[in-house]
Amino acid sequence: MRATAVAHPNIALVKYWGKADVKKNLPAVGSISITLDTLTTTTSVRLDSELDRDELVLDGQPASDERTARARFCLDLFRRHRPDLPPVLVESENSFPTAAGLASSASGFAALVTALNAVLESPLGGDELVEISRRCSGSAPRSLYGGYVELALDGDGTTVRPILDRQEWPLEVVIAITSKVAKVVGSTEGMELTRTTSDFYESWVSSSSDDLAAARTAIEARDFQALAAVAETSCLKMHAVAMAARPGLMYWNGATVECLHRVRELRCGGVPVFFTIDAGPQLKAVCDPGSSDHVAAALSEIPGVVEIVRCGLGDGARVVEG
Ligand code: 2P0
Repeated sequence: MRATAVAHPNIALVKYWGKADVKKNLPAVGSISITLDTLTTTTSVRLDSELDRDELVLDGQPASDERTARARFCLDLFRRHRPDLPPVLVESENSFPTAAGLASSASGFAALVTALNAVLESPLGGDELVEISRRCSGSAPRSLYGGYVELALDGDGTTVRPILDRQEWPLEVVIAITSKVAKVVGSTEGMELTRTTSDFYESWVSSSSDDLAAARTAIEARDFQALAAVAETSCLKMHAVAMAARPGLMYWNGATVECLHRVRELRCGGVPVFFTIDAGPQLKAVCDPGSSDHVAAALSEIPGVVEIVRCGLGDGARVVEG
């Protein structure tokens, strides 16, 4: 009655920002991501009829009320399919800072649904895990799969389609950590503020399908320059629409901007690298394996970069025990 799963964060190259339906947590746009290795969420679940309610322990401490409520929400979505599921003790550990723009909710919910499915007498199918994890966090279903992954809108729900395995185009990611402080405005709140107040929101949503098509084509052709162009455009558009919210959302600090300029200088000098930035101040530089040492050295010299984390592309969520 116990199982453990691991999952990795993913980073979107074509960004999800904004919800078509807040209650169903249905994204307004599709997204394309790469799953990382190195950074890991490890989650164990134990069915325990002695407990009064589901409990969450995060990084060795009882979790906050808000995080506990989100875990209970996820477990209750399972109970719609398996009403006899007893209370669950969830213990989750992240090998990286939680809620600082490193997609801990994606790896967290991907690991949780994978571990929980492993203790059910009759497990749910992959489509059901996509829907449950997406209701909890819009980026989580992408971490159920490895390599290059597309999350597509599909009527009232979403589907996930792997585009390429990680081995088929083994790019690397250099993450420049510029702050370890948890972000001030969470993604859900930021997305809703953007949807309801940003003048650019409609064009952000309507231009997304072109970006998805361009990225899909670039990935299938392993065309680095084409992927660089669309990924930087999608990232800057996401931040532009968020900055135009009222009040404007600014997830970057000065070091983020310096890193962005450095990546562009490197690319102008012939180094195959591009950047992406999520709802936090860390810059992720995606590069060819042959240039990652050079990129890591260049970013580590920028004042305000407190740590460099290097990743390859990783596998999807999987059961490691149980
Ligand atoms: C993404 N982000 O595509 C975008 C880019 C952040 C910036 O998906 O509200 O924590 O729980 O569905 O999954 C982060 O959003 O958001 C995210 P909710 P989630 O990766």
